[in-house]
Amino acid sequence: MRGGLAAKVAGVAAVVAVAGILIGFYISGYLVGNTTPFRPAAQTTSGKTSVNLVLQTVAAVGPTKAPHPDWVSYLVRRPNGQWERSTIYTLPAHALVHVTIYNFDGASGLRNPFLGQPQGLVGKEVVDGKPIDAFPPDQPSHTFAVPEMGILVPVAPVSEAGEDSPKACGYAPCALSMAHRTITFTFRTGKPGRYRWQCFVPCAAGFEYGFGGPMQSVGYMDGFLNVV
Ligand SMILES: [Cu+2]
Repeated sequence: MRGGLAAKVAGVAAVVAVAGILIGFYISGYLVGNTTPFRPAAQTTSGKTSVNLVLQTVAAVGPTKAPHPDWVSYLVRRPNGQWERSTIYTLPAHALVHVTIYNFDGASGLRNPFLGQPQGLVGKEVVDGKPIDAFPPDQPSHTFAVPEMGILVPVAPVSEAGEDSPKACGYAPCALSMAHRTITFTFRTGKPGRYRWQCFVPCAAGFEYGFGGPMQSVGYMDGFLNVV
């Protein structure tokens, strides 16, 4: 009899443990996106190392990039031209990183106008070929910010006319024939480390104050730079 009870207790404990593990997987799957780091190829010319990182920002990541088709997101372009929803980038230390962001999303606006000013870059942020010193606070769609490196890049929005046109991109990946802005900038990585980067614009439509869901989930509006 006692043996039977012990077996029952052990059985219940095992079921609870398995359920707990499954709930853990469910929550981490919800909060964390693709965590496979993307490593752009490095070039070294006359002792200087550089990499190119090509990103796109989209209003809705789409059903092929489940589990949250309507979430706003960053994607990275792989060498084969395919766009992947990955926000963890492995970069060489003490290197120049040339970034291109194709933004297909409209304006959201900043909570703090200070964040409209590009910072921490080598040279200027360039939008559609023009250098930019500061953005009006109602403009940026997103930011690419690495607080520990002092880097802040506001991302220029698609105009309202562009958003209302047939060229507006619905779901990612968005083709360059769709309405977009082109943002380019360069920053220098320092010593090796793991640096968090994130968007500071409350761009998560449908979430409390625009800061929930994709804004607090690695793989959408947040990620890491693994500097090695
Ligand atoms: Cu954002």
